[in-house]
Amino acid sequence: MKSDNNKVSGSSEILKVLKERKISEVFVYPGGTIAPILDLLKKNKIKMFVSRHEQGAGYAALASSKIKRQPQIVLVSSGPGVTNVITPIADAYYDSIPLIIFTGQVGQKDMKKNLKIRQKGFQETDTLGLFNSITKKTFQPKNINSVYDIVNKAFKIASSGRPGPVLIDMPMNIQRDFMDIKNRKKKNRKKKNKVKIKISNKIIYNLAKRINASKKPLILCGQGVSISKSEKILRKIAIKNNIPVTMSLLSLGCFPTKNNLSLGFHGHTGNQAAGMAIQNCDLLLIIGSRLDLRQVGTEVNKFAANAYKIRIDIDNDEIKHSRIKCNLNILGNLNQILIDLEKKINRKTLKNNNWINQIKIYKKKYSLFYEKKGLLKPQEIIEKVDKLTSKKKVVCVSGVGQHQQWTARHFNFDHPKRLWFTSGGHGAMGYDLPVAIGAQFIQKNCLVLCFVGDGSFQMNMQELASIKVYKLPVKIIVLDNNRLGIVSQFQKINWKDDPACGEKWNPSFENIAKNYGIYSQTISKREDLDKKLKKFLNYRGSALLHCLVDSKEELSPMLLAGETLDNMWSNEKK
Ligand SMILES: Cc1ncc(C[n+]2csc(CCOP(=O)(O)OP(=O)(O)O)c2C)c(N)n1
Ligand SMILES: [Mg+2]
Repeated sequence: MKSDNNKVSGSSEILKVLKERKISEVFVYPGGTIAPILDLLKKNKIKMFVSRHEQGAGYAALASSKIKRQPQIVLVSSGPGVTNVITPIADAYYDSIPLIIFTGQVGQKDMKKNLKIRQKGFQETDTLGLFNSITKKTFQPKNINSVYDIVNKAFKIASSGRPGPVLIDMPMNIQRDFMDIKNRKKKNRKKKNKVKIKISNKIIYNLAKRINASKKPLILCGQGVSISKSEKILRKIAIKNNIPVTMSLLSLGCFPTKNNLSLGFHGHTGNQAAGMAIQNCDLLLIIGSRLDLRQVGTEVNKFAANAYKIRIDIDNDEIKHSRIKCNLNILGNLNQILIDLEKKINRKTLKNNNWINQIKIYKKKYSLFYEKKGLLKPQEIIEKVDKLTSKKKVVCVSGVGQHQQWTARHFNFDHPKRLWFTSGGHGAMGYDLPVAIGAQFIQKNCLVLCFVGDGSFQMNMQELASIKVYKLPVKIIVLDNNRLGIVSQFQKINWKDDPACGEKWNPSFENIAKNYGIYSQTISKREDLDKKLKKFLNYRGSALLHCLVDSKEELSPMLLAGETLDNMWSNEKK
């Protein structure tokens, strides 16, 4: 495809925006209806990550977006390419991760439009219809002249307010055809109704006064802390004023989990100590969290019932439809509010108070417990890997299941040195390997660990090929309990049996990895753990450790329906 100085195509308009925004790589799975753009990107030396399944491309982009904290680009073909990429895009939507997805579409002449037929063009599908509910916005340019403006708008929408994915469906003819450059619609620069939320000094003053007067304050962090880049200011507030911190599963690491003030994460599969602190605090400062069901449990009226609850968030709709009624809601930019607040909080005189001692007691009494005897336990593998890598910069990724919760509980996180990536709202198995790959693709020198269950791994195992092709030294730890563990546990608690989830046959993941040219070993004995883990972690290239772990190990404690956070179900014999 040629474009002289006066002629531009839909594809070259996209390229122009990517270059202006200094996008250096894109995440791709090819197909005919996206071929024109791919051709142009290649000729213009935009680096391409090409996966083995559209999920692989979507998830790799998601990882890159989380690290760079700016929108990343996904390109897939029409029809099956579109339907295959739904899961990672939904994941990005529910966990507020900015992405721009370009989907190929049949040419405008081949579109069914309003005809009462299923399909007119080959591999035509209603992409906008499929994605409207799992993106912030979808576009389908009608003319080449709007492409430049639409792509710029997409970047803006993806990264403003609560971030998220935006999709642009590109009809074939719009990608290929040319127009005169003077027809380009200019970027729409009008600032339309941009709501500037100004928090008055009085609100900040009153908020600080409450915090200063509280005897048992607790900070509850959500992912909004990371999205607003507020980790530093949060730490300053908590440490300077001796305020303990509990986190949502997704925000683990926004406060260092090894710090004495950290309670780790709370909720369904979180720490009982965190639950105790929530139920016994007298002031709960909720920062950037939507307080979802998994965090607060079913007993919403009993959640932190003794606390004055203050919530700071950027999303008015989440505040409006909150599961938990708070005493004070502050809508605005988290980072700015925390900066202003920090100047006004002063709890120095209350250092070493009874509350901090109480937190210590909770942490000791409800410390994580498992029996280190009999068959190999997943928790001891995670703890050992944590210890052996404690000095390194790490991105730790998980699948979804028991292994995910054990990793969240037994691994230490600390932004930006020890990052934690996991699937939150969508809870999608298969997130694991391609997210680890994306993280490694853009950070070659970082240690990327992928803790994955036998079930989750088999959702996107084909991406082992991407590891090989791009020479990515990802370290994969398959925690194989021959079981879709977390669902099996749920079934057994409720119905005493675990149809479809128990006693799963698995292949040798060691052999599979070896066939992809990846260094691999299997482990089943405690006495081999130290030696094999050291060898595995020090291996210079990609490596996979197939860990045969005790299939009877259960997640404990857990917050079940009807329980409050200070009374989680437990099978521990202490
Ligand atoms: C794509 C998808 N399908 C089904 C589920 C339901 N589900 C949640 S966890 C899980 C089992 C996960 O098994 P595994 O990866 O082996 O982890 P384990 O719980 O055994 O550690 C299932 C089936 C899901 N979350 N995602
Ligand atoms: Mg399993």
